Amino acid sequence: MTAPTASTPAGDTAVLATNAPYPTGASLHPDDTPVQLLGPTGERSSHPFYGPIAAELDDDRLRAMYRDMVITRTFDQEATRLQRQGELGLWAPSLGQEAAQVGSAHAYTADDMVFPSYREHGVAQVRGLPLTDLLPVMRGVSHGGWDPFAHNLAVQTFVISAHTLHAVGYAMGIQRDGRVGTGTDADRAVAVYHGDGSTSQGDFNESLVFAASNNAPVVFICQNNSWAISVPTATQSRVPIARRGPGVGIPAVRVDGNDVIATYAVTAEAMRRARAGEGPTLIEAVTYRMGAHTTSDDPTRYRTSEEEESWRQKDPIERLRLHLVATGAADEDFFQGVEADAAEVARAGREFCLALTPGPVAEIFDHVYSLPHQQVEADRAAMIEFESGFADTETTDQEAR
Ligand SMILES: Cc1ncc(C[n+]2csc(CCOP(=O)(O)OP(=O)(O)O)c2C)c(N)n1
Repeated sequence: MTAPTASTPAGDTAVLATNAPYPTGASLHPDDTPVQLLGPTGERSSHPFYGPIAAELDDDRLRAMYRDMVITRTFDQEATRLQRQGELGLWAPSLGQEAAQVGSAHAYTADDMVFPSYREHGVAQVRGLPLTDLLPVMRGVSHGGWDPFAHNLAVQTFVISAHTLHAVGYAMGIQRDGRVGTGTDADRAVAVYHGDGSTSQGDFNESLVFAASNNAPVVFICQNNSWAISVPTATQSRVPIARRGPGVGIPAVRVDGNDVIATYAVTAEAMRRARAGEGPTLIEAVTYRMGAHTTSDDPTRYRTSEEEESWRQKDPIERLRLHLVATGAADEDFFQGVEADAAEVARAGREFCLALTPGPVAEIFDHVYSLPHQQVEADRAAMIEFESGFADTETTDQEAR
């Protein structure tokens, strides 16, 4: 048994002193040590099992991962500014979680189906979704979403953990369609992202049991970002979250979620297992939410600046940058080019956002049911009539903003 210490890179002890660590009887087993292949100063380390998988990543791929992480962060910061300037209603920053998202998403094939929650901007970037597609719902001009099959990326889910059930159901579907375990390129799998807090939801636990019982081709990717709004991970779970998997018969692995290479390797193996019909895996990517929970949150009320600073030292982007420099895989021209591309994505995102205008209010009735419904139509008519009472009012929604 290895007792958790302040330096454990697991994040589960990186909470305020008022939050008790795991009880002694449940202290970290050596297997709970997160897999790490890239240290905070960019040095590579070996691993008997995951090392060879990570060796699949050539310099081109590492540069692509770096680019995806920088674009994600730059866009995320621009969206946060847009909210502060009153142009978005809300934004959930992904700051600090870029490696957990980009590393895992690089392990998917185009045919794999991915279910995000609401913070996976890095996953959207890797799947090829235009990041601007994330903006309309946050500006309040759309009910959210995009065509889930355009990039095999489901729409965002804000109801904590509801989509873990959708993901398991989808995985059971492709299993029944014979798209799993054929040993051909037709094999596919499902990945679903959720937070540490979401593991306290009944939906998550039901999802685990269903996935295990059905040997469903699904990979649960828990981004343990240390906090569920103001609730620390140690309060959500008295044992490392990864241990929930073996409890229901699902193999689990903890990975350093700020290490893009290790996150790729553990996800690649879990997806391979799922596609091959070997069943589900639970991945706990130990990372840190460096920003606020959403733009409605003030993290200074529940965590210390020392804690935030300790995680800044483990910045996932800087760590890959140091590695690329040390190995000569990237030079100053490359880094400047990435900065310029990211700045352009952010500029175009802002322009796109400012041009978004709301549709008619009665649109909210469009997607209640797939077929017309008498009650919904009556409500729509009543709303239209109510709205018409303001026809001579000059101020539009947009101007009032
Ligand atoms: C079913 C449900 N309950 C409560 C909420 C309110 N809520 C929104 S985010 C959140 C915390 C989620 O924390 P975690 O799962 O760790 O994900 P993170 O936001 O840290 O990525 C809560 C409780 C919700 N959206 N859905």
